[in-house]
Order: sequence, then C-alpha cells, then structure tokens
Amino acid sequence: MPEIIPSNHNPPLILVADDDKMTRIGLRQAMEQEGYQVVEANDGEACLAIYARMRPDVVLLDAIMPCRDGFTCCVQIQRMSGGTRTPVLMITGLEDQESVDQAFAAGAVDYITKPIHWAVLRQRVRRLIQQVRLYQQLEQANHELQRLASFDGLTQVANRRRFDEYLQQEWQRMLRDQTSLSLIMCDIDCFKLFNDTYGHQAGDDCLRQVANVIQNAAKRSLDLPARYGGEEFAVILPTTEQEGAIQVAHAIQVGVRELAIAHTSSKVKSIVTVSLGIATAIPSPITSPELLITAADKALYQAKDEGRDRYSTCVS
Ligand code: GH3
Ligand code: MG
Repeated sequence: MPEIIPSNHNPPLILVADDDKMTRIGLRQAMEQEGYQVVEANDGEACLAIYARMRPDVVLLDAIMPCRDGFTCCVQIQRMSGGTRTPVLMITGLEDQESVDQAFAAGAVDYITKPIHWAVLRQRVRRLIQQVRLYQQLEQANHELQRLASFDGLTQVANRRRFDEYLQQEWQRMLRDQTSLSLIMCDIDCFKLFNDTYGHQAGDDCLRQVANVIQNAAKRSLDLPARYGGEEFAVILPTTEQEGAIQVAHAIQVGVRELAIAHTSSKVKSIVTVSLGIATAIPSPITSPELLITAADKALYQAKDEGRDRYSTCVS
C-alpha cells in the first residue's frame, strides 16, 4: 500500500501547472477570487516536485508542457497520491477525442479546454473541492469505525474480535518463522465479590485500571493486550519465549498489587489481585491457536487452584 498523506489545507490549496505565464496569472486570479490558496509550477518536473512537497487538494494541469507533459504528470500524481486520489483537472488546447480520452486514461477526473471559460472552471473546481472534503470526512468516519470495531469501549484495549484476528495472524507468521508465540490469560481474583461489595461502577473502574497495568507491562510494539471477556484479559506476545512471557506476567501481577485497590471481601488479600496462565508454543501444522488458548486457560486455572495472585505456565 502506498503511504496515504491526506491533504488538509485550509483554505484549499490549488496547484496550477502551466508553462504559459499569462495562463498561470489568470488561473491564480480566478482561484484566489474563490478564496483558495495557489501554488504555481511552470513545467512538469516542477509540478511533480511541488506536488510531492505540498500535497495540494486539486491540481490544474496543462496538457502540453516542457520536461514532462500533463498526461505523464497526471499518471505520476495518481501514483504518488496513493489512496487519496488527488483530483486533477486537465486543461487542454486540444479538443480532439484522442486528447480527451488520453486525459481520462491518465487519471484526470475532468478537463476543460483553452481558451478557458472562467465560470465553468470555477464551478468545476468548487465541485472537486466538495468531493475532496466529503472523501476526507468519509475516511475519518471509516477510521473511527475501524477503531470501534477493534477496541473495547470500557477499557480501551483491543476487544475479543481483534484478539482472535491478531492471534491467527501472528500464529501464521510464527509458523513461517518457526519462532515462539506466547499467550498470557489474566483473570481478576474474586471479582464477583468485588462487584458485590463495591458496586458495578467501582468494578468497571477496577477493570480500566487493570487494563492500564497490562498495557504498560506489554511494552513491545507487536504485543497485543486485549479484553478476552468479562474480567478476563489476554496478552499476545509474538516472538517471545516462555521466559519473556513470565517477565510480562510478573510485571502485571506486581503492577496490579501496586494499584492497591481495596478488596476487603477477597479470599486472597485485602486488595485486588490477578491470576495468570502462560502458554508458549512454536506453531506447527498439527497444533492450532485454539490449543494455545486452551493451554493458557489450563495454566490460569492451575494458578487459581494453587491459591490465586500468581502465575502458572504450560508448554503446549
Ligand atoms: P475467580 O477468582 O475464580 O476468578 O472468581 P471471580 O469472582 O473473579 O469469577 P467469576 O467468574 O465467578 O465472576 C466474574 C465476575 O466478573 C462476575 C461479573 O459480574 C464480573 N464482570 C464481568 N464483566 C464485568 C464488567 O464489564 N464490569 C463489571 N463491573 N463486572 C464484570
Ligand atoms: Mg475472576
């Protein structure tokens, strides 16, 4: 995927590329009257260099220019703009069918002919700017939707859906690389009693604080802390041996203790504690991510059985 750099100029920025000075002056005036900012290029090379540097919202491109003609420039601009597709309006002195086809084939969204009909130009640029703004809003909404679909609203760590997706993805990657994948399951001890004693809101607040500790303990960029469900969290640790996973589990255990959240009805201590199960595997075609989860769950229940507020390991 090419890098997507959203153009976000206010007022909108128009790149005018034309080798004829008088045309550039005319275009600049028309665009400035509309309240846009204008930057000029007098040949194809300059047009591409300015485009790369300034990422204008719309490009007005003369079809016939020295160095590189408008058609070649247009293709290059589309390549550079990646997913954002900067609208290019081609300005051509040639009204023949072939040139029009060539402009659209190069990726131009529209064209006007010389001599320029200024009212037509203004309306077309206005429409293009509207389209750019709409597209940007759509992109933002999409981004927000993706965030909502992947993150848990209460704790702001990844949700179960993202966990499942990421575990599959990393399992496949570790299968190819033949390196260890570790998984930690982490469950708050006697949390039902906590809710019963302090109320559901205090319970929610406790979940947020524990999630924060887990996030701080899983420091590597590829680590993924997630809310697995209810009061159970999971941490996916790619390229991590059991020893490394133990370090993370230990940091979580200590971090939660240090929160020192009162829990007078706990069977373990008078503060909130967690139990953790750790599983590590080098993926192979005869095992599966589900088996890794089962192994981490088994280790978690062992930690619970042995008295809670501890971690236990299981090698699958
Ligand atoms: P154990 O030490 O064996 O894990 O005991 P526990 O009480 O923590 O486990 P149990 O599974 O019996 O109870 C889990 C509790 O977690 C029950 C449920 O009300 C609470 N819980 C689950 N999700 C939420 C939530 O989103 N907010 C709050 N406040 N509580 C939740
Ligand atoms: Mg629990």
